[in-house]
Amino acid sequence: MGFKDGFLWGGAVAAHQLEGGWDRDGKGVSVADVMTAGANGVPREITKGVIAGKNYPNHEAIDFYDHYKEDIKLFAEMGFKCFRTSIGWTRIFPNGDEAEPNEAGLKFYDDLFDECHKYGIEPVVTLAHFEMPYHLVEAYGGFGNRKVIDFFLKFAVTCFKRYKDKVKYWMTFNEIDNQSSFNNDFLMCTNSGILLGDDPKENEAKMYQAAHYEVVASALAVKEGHKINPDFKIGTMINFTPIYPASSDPEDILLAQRADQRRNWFSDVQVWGEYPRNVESYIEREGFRPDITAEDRVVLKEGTVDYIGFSYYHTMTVSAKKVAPDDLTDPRLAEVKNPFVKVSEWDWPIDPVGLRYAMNLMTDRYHLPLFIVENGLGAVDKVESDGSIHDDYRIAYLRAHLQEVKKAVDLDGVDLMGYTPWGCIDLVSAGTGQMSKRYGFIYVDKDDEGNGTLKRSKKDSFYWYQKVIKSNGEDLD
Ligand code: P53
Repeated sequence: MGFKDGFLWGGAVAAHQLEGGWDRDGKGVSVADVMTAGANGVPREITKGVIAGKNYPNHEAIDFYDHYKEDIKLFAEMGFKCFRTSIGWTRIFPNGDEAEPNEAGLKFYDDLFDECHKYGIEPVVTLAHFEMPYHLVEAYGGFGNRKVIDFFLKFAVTCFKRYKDKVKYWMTFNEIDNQSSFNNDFLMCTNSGILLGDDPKENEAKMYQAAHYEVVASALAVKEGHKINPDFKIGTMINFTPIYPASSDPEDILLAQRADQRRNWFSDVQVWGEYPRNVESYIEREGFRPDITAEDRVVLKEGTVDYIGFSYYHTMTVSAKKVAPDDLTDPRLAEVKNPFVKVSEWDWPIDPVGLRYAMNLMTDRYHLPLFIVENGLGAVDKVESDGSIHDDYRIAYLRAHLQEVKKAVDLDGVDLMGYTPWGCIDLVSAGTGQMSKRYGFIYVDKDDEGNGTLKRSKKDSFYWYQKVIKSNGEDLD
């Protein structure tokens, strides 16, 4: 009973949200570098290149680039067994289409991974976490262009070869399924480098095409990765969002199923090596006719993933009063409030039971080990006059979720590899670009305007999580 030996306790981040050093040592401009700061309900602006005078929070972030030794030491003090981060694509290929990689960028991650291993911390690495070279968006139209598959593969293979003895756990694309909300500029640009137009149907067609090229790129990477090191474990990474019907009205049930099909097919393809029937039928009927070749279908079968990496933040509830099942395109359009769950300060539903439900759904569907690579609460923290931070709300959130995770493991038999809460050190929010939406066990002194000393300090949750890891998840009090 309980979490298995060698369970990967740790924390998760993404390069662009904490490294800073956006133009250091030959790094190129990524999509994250052209996004301004937003707020709750205020979308981040995606500018045409970097414009002087605008506030781009990812440019400095929390300057992990210069602080990583200090930060990893703190992770080690908490007892981390693993550390999930990503490789900034533009540190390795500044424009994305170069013939040769940038040695200084490769060296940075060598040093970072060495620093982790010094403390027995296993790196867990996402290749593309919202960090596509901006040049690939401008010059090629992102993953709307088949050529970008080759650029991604070159990046993936370069990393696999270079770090083959330092990194064992990989993921190809972060939250590849988030672009099912294809009406969202931020999600489309960060996922696949697509800039949206005004026509929703065209945007939807673009999404299905780009996502197809991404699943092919992912499969090719998995295939090559296993040749480079047969011990590699390469996963999908999805933002798994279980969909609840608003009521027991059969129309709501059917709508929830349909929303699940619209949202969760990306990992179906990555796990099964083929498209689910409902998606094949839908894209055919809608006339999206994406360019899917017979060769692509072979590749998909050859490059299936080894495990399911997923983020879990919340569930989603849908009502047929908003959209009839047969008319549903983007699941978000049918979303209603769930009266049974509370929401965070940023209006995200808080639903620990939904995590157990999610783990069972994925286990039943995929028969693969799961890895919770993100979970957590974005909240405003207050620093007391003595410097302490009493984030009991964050502890309560994580405790409630871990209690459900334990039930999934102990009672339902779910095979779980590890747990890495999101933003283990405060960092720039992806969705809003804010610093004030904090997830960390470690506080970083910086505000939404970019002011602050960048000083790190331990929150109460730091000591709580340290105890959780030490007891291998037995002591959650
Ligand atoms: P933030 C929503 C919107 C943007 C990114 O999100 C998201 C999600 C989750 O559904 O995905 C992940 O920072 C992502 C991280 C991100 C984290 O959720 O908007 O993988 O990069 O920071 C939390 O609060």
